[in-house]
Amino acid sequence: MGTKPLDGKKISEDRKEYYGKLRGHSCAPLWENLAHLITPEPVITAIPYLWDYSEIREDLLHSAKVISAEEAERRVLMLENPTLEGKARITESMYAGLQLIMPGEVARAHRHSPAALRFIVEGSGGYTAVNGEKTYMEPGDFIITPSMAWHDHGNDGSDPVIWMDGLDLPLVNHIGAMFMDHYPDEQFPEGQPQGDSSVRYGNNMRPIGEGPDGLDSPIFSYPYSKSRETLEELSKTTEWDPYHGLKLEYIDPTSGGPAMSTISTFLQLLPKGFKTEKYQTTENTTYSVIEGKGRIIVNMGDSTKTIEWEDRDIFVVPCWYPHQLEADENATIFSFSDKVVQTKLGLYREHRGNK
Ligand code: GTQ
Repeated sequence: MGTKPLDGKKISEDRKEYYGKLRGHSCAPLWENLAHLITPEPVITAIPYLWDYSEIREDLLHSAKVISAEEAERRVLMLENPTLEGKARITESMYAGLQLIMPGEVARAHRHSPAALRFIVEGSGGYTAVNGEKTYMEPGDFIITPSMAWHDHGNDGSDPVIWMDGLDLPLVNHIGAMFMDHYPDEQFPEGQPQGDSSVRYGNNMRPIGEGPDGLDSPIFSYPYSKSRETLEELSKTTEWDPYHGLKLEYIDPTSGGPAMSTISTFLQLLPKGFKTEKYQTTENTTYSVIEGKGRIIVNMGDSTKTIEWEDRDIFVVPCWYPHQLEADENATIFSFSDKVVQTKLGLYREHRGNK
């Protein structure tokens, strides 16, 4: 960085010598770096990419032959953006993985400062316990485990259970505020009964004396049966948004804000034959397809990349790539992004349509 020539010009010997001296004092000349440090528009390393579920499902199931959930603690295949190999990132700001729990297995209790979400892809009988409150998970269900909440997972069913993990790990890592504890026992002691938090906070009421804290939703399970029905009903009376179809955000019912303080989460419906208009956002978005098939067309500068998706595939659109979604069949797609973080920091931007 420090000795890159300014505007391609050669650096004179006396400047070179001066820069060398600066390095020795842990300083560097801004004027040699400004143009690539602060760019007119985002310069993004991550690329739009798709993980074909039918392909990685085999790899994931194979992992059960290689290691037990007990030994692994979390038996997860990390989904790494091809340009961010070894960095545990699906985009610059977010982590994603696919986790497998075999029948009878338990992934032991721990807690950590990164917040996590689960989006169930396959199998019944899997559960997550958050601070001891158990919730069973079905495909399409969305579960949150807030920062520093104790959580363990298990599978009481008879088939493998697979879900996508989404974590704000790269953000937390970048800041440095990383903490983790292991619970002394395999599972956190049973706490509130199943469904307690949904009853307590999910019926447009809340216990007196409790206000919103603006952090994570106290409801940690958002069942697909409810959210899918909501989309279906709304689609009868709501005009399609040209850029998103019908897109709803999961919220914290006590505050009306996003369900998680660092990860925005959405469920969207695209009717058969729908094509969204060109859209550009600073959000880094990871999509998990629940139903349907179609494609995403991404503008890569000089060229266009078309990525075909179908149910259970996972794909990403990093910051600032103009893109359009197209559905060949009615499609429902879950997605998560860093929008809430960017909005809080005043950095969020979007651009609709052509320039
Ligand atoms: O299930 O707690 O994919 O702690 C990565 C880190 C899952 C989890 C991941 C984790 C978990």
